[in-house]
Amino acid sequence: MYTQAMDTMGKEPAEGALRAAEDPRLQQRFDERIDAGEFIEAKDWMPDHYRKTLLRQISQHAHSEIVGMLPEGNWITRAPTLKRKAILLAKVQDEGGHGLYLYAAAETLGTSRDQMIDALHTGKAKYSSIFNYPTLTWADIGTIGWLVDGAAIMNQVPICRCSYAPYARAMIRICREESFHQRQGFDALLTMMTKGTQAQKDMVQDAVNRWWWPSIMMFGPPDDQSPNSAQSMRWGIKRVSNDELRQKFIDATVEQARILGVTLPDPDLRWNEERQAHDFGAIDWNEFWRVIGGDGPCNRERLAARVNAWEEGAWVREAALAHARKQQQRSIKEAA
Ligand code: BYC
Repeated sequence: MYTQAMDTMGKEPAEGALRAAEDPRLQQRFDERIDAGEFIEAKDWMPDHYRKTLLRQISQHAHSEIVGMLPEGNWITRAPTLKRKAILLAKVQDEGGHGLYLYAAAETLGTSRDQMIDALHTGKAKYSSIFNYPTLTWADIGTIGWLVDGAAIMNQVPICRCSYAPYARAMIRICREESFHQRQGFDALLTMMTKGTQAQKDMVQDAVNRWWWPSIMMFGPPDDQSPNSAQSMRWGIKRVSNDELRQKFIDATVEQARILGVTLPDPDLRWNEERQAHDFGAIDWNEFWRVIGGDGPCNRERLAARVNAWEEGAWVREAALAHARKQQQRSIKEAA
């Protein structure tokens, strides 16, 4: 379905592409299509900046899914029951699948998966800030499902209408799976809160205290400090702003916290009748910038785990390529 390994990143654009970029008629036609709400396909003409913005966002999204497997994978061997282990295994495998759909969608923009992975491993590409926090107890796994996947769905449902069709298509399936992820997290916490011991209930509250603020940071910096938002909204890559999504997530989560019987760790969180939304306390943006700058609690550990997995998996990639070559030679012989 998707093109593979088109290594054009960092190379000079072809002469034809340069001519096209300079053609104001193509630019005008592209703007008209965006304004009309049309989807852009991989083979359609697009401005270079649109391509680069998409590549940045989709590849970072793919990296987030793959790095996001690590904090949860850490608990597969320690899940409390066979049922919870099977659910967690399926969830972590889903995240791997999401990463692969997204790398494939990003490859349609002309950059190979190897190049994207190299950008992650050398620290040039980002991944979500949230995965730089540790998973200390089993309650963290439920809390990730409830809050982190909950925030992810809020952010990702509008991307199903992203103007770039391969990304929008990948997001439809991803969102369906994320919805299951959120529900299993809520269910795990509800079980602990309704049937657990006091120590288990305290464990849930402690996990919520630690994950709440990083979860609401996931939506990115405030709109007036978000350098990419205006252009991405203009192009229909982002449909809803960082602050609007954060507000919607907080409003939806307050009621869920009440049902669970946990307290969200924000003394300033209260309903504002006039705004018909919740007011909330100040977010520590210094912490956010520090974490995405590489200095969060687990940044080094996460990156080292990814690089290690890549190096240790070299033989699998070589074996798969050798097998593919053999198959190809066989089919050439058979056709002759
Ligand atoms: N973490 O101008 P802004 C998941 C960066 S996967 C790190 O607002 P933009 C899941 C941003 O990249 C969750 N960096 O940027 C997986 C930019 O830096 P660059 C991932 C962040 O792109 C497994 C700078 O800050 N979801 O949920 O307009 C298990 C300025 O920001 C973050 C996606 O990737 C952050 N939180 O908006 C469970 C969704 N926020 O690139 C769950 C797709 C901002 O200029 N992505 N930055 O150097 C998006 O929707 C948008 O890219 C963002 C940021 C809203 C994240």
